[in-house]
Amino acid sequence: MLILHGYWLSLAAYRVRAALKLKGVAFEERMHDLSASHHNLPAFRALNPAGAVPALEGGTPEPLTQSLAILEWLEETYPATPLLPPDAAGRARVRSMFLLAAADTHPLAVPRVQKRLAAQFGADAAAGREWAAHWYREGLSAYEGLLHDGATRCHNETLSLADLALASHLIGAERFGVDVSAFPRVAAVGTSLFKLPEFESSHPQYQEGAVAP
Ligand SMILES: N[C@@H](CCC(=O)N[C@@H](CS)C(=O)NCC(=O)O)C(=O)O
Repeated sequence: MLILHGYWLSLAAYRVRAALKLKGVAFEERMHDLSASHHNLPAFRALNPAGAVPALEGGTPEPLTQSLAILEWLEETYPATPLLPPDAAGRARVRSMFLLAAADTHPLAVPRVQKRLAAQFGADAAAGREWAAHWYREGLSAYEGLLHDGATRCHNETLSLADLALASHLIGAERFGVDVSAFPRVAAVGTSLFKLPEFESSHPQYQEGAVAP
């Protein structure tokens, strides 16, 4: 059995949780309370020395970390319900849209960065929130430019890793109070994605330990 190490609010764990459901792969999830720094306990650091969720155990000799690496492994191991397009150009476009959220936006707003902003620059909670909102708006603007008019999916009207990333980005944007209606193509794809049970049921608000905003 695969074990997904996550946290209710983790957007990176969200991407993996939704993919496991889309692919119909059985898994158990173990939650680690980031707000209580449980990801910095020695037992968790043994799983992921970087001290971050997600980690996926049970399918490989060592735990897998980094949502993109985990998703690429899932894709190769469980090819049914493909989440990458068949063509090289399509795969490049999907990976690019995935990284827009997972590499260019999300890491700027995670707890370790928020803590550093406070410790080094004296940023209070409101400043940290606005910092995050800024980067989420930047990401939304880029997605808006990449998506096509009338689209209900990021690429070729077929579910892909890019949709997992966009959905996680939208959850983050909402969390930091960003108005998505200014980005109509993104909003349209998001509305369509969250109608899918795998996307909706994976949402942080339905996970063990979830706290109302
Ligand atoms: N690039 C990583 C991000 C991992 C990450 O930063 N996860 C966050 C939760 S979404 C975390 O565990 N943060 C701990 C911290 O910031 O202290 C991925 O996509 O898996």
